[in-house]
Amino acid sequence: MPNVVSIELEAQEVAWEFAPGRSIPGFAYNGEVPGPAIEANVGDTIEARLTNNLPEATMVHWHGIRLPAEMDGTGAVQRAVEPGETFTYRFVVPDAGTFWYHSHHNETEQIERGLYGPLIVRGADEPKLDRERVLLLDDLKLDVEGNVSPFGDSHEHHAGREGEIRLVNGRQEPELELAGGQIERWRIVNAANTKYVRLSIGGRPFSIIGTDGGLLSEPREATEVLVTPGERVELAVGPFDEGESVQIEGLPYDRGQGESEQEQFATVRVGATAPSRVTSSGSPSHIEPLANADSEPTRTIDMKALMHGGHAQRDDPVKVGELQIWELVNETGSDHPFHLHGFFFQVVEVDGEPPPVVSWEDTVNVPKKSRVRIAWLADNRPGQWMYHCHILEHHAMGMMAHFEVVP
Ligand SMILES: [Cu+2]
Repeated sequence: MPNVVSIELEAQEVAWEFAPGRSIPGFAYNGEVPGPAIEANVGDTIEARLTNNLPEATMVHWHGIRLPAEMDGTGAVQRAVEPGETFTYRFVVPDAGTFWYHSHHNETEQIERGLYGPLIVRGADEPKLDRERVLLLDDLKLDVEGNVSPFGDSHEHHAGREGEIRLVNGRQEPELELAGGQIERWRIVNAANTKYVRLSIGGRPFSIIGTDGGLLSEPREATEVLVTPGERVELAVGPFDEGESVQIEGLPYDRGQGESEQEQFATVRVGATAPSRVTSSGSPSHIEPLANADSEPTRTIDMKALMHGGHAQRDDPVKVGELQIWELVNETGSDHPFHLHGFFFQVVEVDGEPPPVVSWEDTVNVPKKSRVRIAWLADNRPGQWMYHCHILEHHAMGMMAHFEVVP
């Protein structure tokens, strides 16, 4: 039976203690960073009443949820919620997966200050691992005095905003306790403004079991996975041996700003061994490919032109039920994570090569000097939608476009 999941979200200023004894003036939902975990089952209705007690306007975007256009939380479909006002978001969650909600207004500052939280939707036949964790990765840019670095200098406009403080669930490089011998399901969200995370768990093998739009057809073994801003991955992690200590880290990656340093996000400490009760990896969710490699693009999106647009642009309408094959062309010298609102797509090819598995995504990295071809189908949710670069500073600079889905 579908339920109504009701939640009050109060956006407010808070002293965000990101490390013991260290706080910054943050913005938070219900006084916590990240905001409360919203959990629902497929088919449930979420009713989230936002009260804005911030000193500035805000809006909530439900990243990855296939909801009606008017609930998407962007300036194209609603008036910003002014200080003292309330707005109720109401929508059904049709897909199982790891999603997140975050501010979509002055977001370079509001998300950096903490306005984000996880939204978990469960299906009928989920993999049964020993334990589940949600890990929201983030970073924080402070100045030499330890205050929030000022927003929007010209370097940030181009390079994005990256900080030296690495956070997991709002805390700087925390320690996670894990039982030996167990296999956990980790739902990982990259909530950073700009930081790319080439995620490694001490170089240990893990299984990628899901992406933005839910579970893969079958797990894929890996020792690293790139998680760009906005993206999610789900991993089956472990087992580890009692007494081990393993780092959750970001490996060096060059997104066009030179190779980054290896960075630590958290430490996993393995405690006493506990029996593993893993019995089922769930029923595989077969994903039917929407297109093959020789499907001709119906539209080309030139990310360089988009980046230099400098203001909100309008793209052609999309007709409900008409297969979209979009060629994302990135001739710039930097990677850009492309985010489509409200719909999932499949990656058909990257520079002519098909991806290792078919998956549902709402955010995909378009590497520098590369082309990524995606396929998607608009189901019957007409209205105003958008796509943009999920490097928030690029989005704010105008690396975005609106388009209408028409019946
Ligand atoms: Cu970008």
